[in-house]
Amino acid sequence: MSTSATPPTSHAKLLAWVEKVKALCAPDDVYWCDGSEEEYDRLCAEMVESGTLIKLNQEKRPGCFLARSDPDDVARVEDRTFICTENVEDAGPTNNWTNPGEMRRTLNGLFTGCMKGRTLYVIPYSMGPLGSPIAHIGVQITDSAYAVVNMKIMARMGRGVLDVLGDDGDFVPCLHSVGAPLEAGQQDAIWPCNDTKYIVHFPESREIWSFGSGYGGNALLGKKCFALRIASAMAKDEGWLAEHMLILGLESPEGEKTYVAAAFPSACGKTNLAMLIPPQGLDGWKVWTVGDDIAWIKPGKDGKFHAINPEAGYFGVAPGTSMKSNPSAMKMLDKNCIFTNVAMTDDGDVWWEEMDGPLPDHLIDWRGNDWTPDSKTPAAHPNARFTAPAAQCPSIDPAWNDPAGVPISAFIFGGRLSKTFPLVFQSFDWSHGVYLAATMGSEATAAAVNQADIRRDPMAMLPFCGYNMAEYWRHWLNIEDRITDLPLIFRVNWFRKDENGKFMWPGFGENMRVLKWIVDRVHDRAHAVESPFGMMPRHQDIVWQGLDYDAETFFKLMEVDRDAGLAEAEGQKELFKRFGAHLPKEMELQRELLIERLDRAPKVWKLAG
Ligand code: O2Y
Ligand code: MN
Repeated sequence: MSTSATPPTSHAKLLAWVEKVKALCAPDDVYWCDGSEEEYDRLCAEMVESGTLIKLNQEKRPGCFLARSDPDDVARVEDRTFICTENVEDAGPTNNWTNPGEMRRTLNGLFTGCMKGRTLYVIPYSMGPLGSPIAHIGVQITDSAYAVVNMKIMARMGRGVLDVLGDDGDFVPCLHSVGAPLEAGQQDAIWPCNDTKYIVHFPESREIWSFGSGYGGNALLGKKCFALRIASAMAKDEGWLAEHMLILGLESPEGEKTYVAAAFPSACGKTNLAMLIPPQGLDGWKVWTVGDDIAWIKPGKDGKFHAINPEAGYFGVAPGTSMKSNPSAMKMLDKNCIFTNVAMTDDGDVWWEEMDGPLPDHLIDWRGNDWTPDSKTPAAHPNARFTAPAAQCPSIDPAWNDPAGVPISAFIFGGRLSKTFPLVFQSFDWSHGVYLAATMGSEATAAAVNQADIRRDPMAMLPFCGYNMAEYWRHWLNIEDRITDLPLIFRVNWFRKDENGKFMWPGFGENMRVLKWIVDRVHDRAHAVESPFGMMPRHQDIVWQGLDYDAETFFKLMEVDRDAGLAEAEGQKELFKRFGAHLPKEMELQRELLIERLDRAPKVWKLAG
């Protein structure tokens, strides 16, 4: 162990910050993480000893562990997440805001002595390949060894990062505590946490303070807190994009590679899309995974956008993951993973709802209780997660670690909407594309839907934009002038249902048919026709080989119902109203143009057969 007497850096600002935090939090010990395998193994062994981790069956899942969280600490806590800017308008109406001075007083109180009886770990980490011009560095201080080992999987961390940081490099300070100090002799909890939770961002000074939770996005501060909330504010000031997007490489049988980035709200199957396997009929196509959740995208000297996945691992939802929904993910989970809140089989393997194979007769559920098929509660928590190294993904793109990133040719935005929205359409231009992205949303429930049930989630960034969402739209509009080779923009909807409530599109690997049309549009070799919503493929523009799909169903899937479209435009007014004078005029103009197009359209607009 490196104690505070021997910090492995001479970075004065970092050393001063660690000393300040040490004085505030009063840990028993300070440990600088080196990011080595030996360190990871040792911390895991210590957590097995203390009961925080359970070593899984090493023949079935070598190098894998299971953690069970406190039942009250199972997900991101959006209502306890704050954006603290000097001016309330700079956080905007979609974020929780508190004055920074007041919040600092609250946090100083909470953090005083909060690490008593614990070790303070210092985690230097890079979001993105070490030294990449698109990457940025953070340093997380935490009193959770569970957070350390998960950060080791999710980010490039340790000594190499301090080398890149040098004596005066920039870093985002990220302070995390589970908020559970230990009195002398007090027995530790298996999952220490605190009922009081604060996930706080200061975008102006680029700081993160997180208190009370040990779980996921609340505790692994490189992910949502840094890579989205703080980075979105950095990106606005510096002219780039920090987005809640997966990144895919689509390779044709001729070896032509096209990269796209796609935004979907949380829990819309992003990891499945990121690891899609092309269906029969599109043989020879390959889909490569660069990232499954976050993209940092900067203008390159060639006039294109270049993107990296700032993360080095996947923190995916386990329930629903199967050989049917995502065979690549299943293979990725064979070894070296940390599972949190999944169920455990009698032979020490993992299990979750919708996993392949027969339902086990007996399990230990995510709370540590016996479970049988008669049990009334799910065996795995619905937000149970795996933490898996990206390099283990069978479809990992050879360029996923390239410091230069990959060139992005299209942005795809999708929600979960059972009505109104066709399978796919392309924006008329950049400004229309930004409007399509800004107005996307998902249905709150699977129940019969009216406009009020649509939860708007602009660019899938609602919980993640670190400043005023309307100013974020303005940033997106302005970016048009920074790029000569602009990506095309598309909206997709895999979830439209027919009048019997049945999904009209098979989804999963078949989504590749839509992606292929998008690729063809990028390379200017596919036709599209104008609809009131945007440019659409005709039936003959999609490859149908290998799929028995009725042309009539496709025409229905692509219909635009005038009244439903007008209700959608009306619903968008509610969203826009929230932003007052901050709303860019282009947004309302695009809404009015949609109304005009719908007014001119037949009651039900259809693709020509
Ligand atoms: O509940 C959490 O802490 C995880 S949330 C999450 C994790 C991985 C990818 N995306 C998300 C999300 O909420 O968008
Ligand atoms: Mn996400």
